[in-house]
Amino acid sequence: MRILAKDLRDAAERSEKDIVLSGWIHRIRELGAVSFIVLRDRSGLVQLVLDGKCEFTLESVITARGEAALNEKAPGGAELRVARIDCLSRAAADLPFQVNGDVSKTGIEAILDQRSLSLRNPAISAIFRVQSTIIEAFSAYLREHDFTEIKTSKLVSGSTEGGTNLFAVEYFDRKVYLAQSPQCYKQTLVASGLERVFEVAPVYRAEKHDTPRHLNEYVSLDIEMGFIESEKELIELEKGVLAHIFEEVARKNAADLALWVKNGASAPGADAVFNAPVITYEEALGIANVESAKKKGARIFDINPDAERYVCDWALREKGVDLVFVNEFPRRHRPFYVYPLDSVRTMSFDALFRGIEITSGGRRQHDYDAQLEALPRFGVKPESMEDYLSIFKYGCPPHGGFAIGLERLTAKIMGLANVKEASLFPRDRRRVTP
Ligand code: AMO
Repeated sequence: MRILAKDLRDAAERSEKDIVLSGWIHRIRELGAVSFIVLRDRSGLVQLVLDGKCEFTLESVITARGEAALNEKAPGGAELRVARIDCLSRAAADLPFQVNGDVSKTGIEAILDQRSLSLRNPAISAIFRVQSTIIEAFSAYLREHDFTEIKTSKLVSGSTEGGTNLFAVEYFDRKVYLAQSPQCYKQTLVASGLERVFEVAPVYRAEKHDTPRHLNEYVSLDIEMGFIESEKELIELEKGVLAHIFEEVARKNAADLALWVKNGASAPGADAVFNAPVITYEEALGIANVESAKKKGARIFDINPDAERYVCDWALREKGVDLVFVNEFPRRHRPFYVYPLDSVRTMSFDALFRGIEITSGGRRQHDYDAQLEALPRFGVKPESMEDYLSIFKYGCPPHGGFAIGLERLTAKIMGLANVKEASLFPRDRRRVTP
C-alpha cells in the first residue's frame, strides 16, 4: 500500500507489512551494516532502515517497500524496514545547495539563486504551504460573503495608481503597460452590477527601491464592494478576512509555523484581530513621534517605515496586538480616486501588521463631475481616463475596497526579514531568473 510519510506511524501501529513510500533522499547515515535514510515527501520526513550501504546520492528520487515498525527514536515515532528500494531519478552528487541544511544560516541570494533546490528545504516549502492557505482562506471568506472572483487584464493603456512606476510592454505596433493594480477594473465590475468582487493576481511596480519590503512583481489580494458609506465598513470587512486567514493558518499549518518559531512565526488569534485599534493618521503621527522621541529617533512627518514600526510597537504594548488600522489619510498622500472626508482628509486607510503596511484602501470618488474636476489636481489628464470616467457617468453606487500584499502578509506571519523570501520567483531590479 502506497502511503505518505505522515501516515507511517498509523501504519506501524497496525503492523502493516507491505508499505510503499516514495520521495527524495533528504539525509543518509551509515552505521555499521545498517543505513538510515531520511526520506522526504510532500507530507514530511520519515526514516527508512536499510541493510547494507545506501548506493544513492542525496536528493535522488526513490521508492521503498517494506514493513512499518514503531520506533520512538525515529522522527514521527516510526520507521520503514526496507525490503526493496528503487531509484526513480538519480541526483548528481555536486548539489549546489545543501537542501537538508539550516536555512536560517544561508544568505537570501544563495536561496534565491538556487530556487529549485532551496524550495526542497522543509522550512522554505513551509512558507508556500502557508501562503497557499492564505489565498484559500481569503477567497473562501469572500465567497462566503457573496463576493464574485474576477480575473482582469494585466495589460493596460496607462497608469491606474497615478505616478510613473510602470513597465512598458511592446504590444504589436504600440506600447502598453503592465498593470500596477486592478483598481479601475474592480471599480468597473462593482458598477457593472457584480457589486462585490475580489481578485488574486500579480501586479507590477517599476519602483527602483531595493528594500526588504518591495518587489517589482507581487500578488495583490484585491477587494471592492458597493453600497458603503465610509472606510470603516471596509476595516470591519478586513478584520473578518484577516481573522479567518489567521484561524485557517493556525489550524492547517501548525507544523509549518513551528519550523519558523525561532523567527517569531505565529498567527494572531481572532480576538486580537477584532480588538485591533483604529486610529487616525494624525493620531498615528503623534504616537510615532512619542515612540521615536523615547528612542531618541528623528522627528516623523509622515507614516514612513519607521512610523509603521513605532505604531505597531505601541499597539502591541498598549492593546496586546500588533495590528493597527490607520484612517483619514490626508489627500496629498492618496491617489486620485479617493473620497474626501473634508478639504484635507480622505475616507482611506492602511493596515499595519508587525511593523509594516500590509493593506491600503478606502472609499472611492463615485461622482462623475467631482472625479473629472479632481483629476488634473493629481496630474492626470481626463482625456486619458475616459474609460474609467465612464464608470461613473452611467450610474455607479458609492463603493470602496482595499488590497493586501500577499508576500508582505506571508512574510509577517512567518517572521521573515525580507518580502522576497515570501515570493516563489521574486523579481527585483536585478533578478529576473530563475
Ligand atoms: P497600494 O499601492 O498601497 O494600494 O498597495 C496595496 C498593498 O500592496 C502591497 N505592496 C507591495 N508589496 C510588495 N512590493 C511592493 N512594491 C508593493 N507595493 C505595494 C502592500 C500594500 O499595502 N489600488 C490600491 C489598493 C486599493 O485602494 O484598493 C493599491 O494598490 O501590502
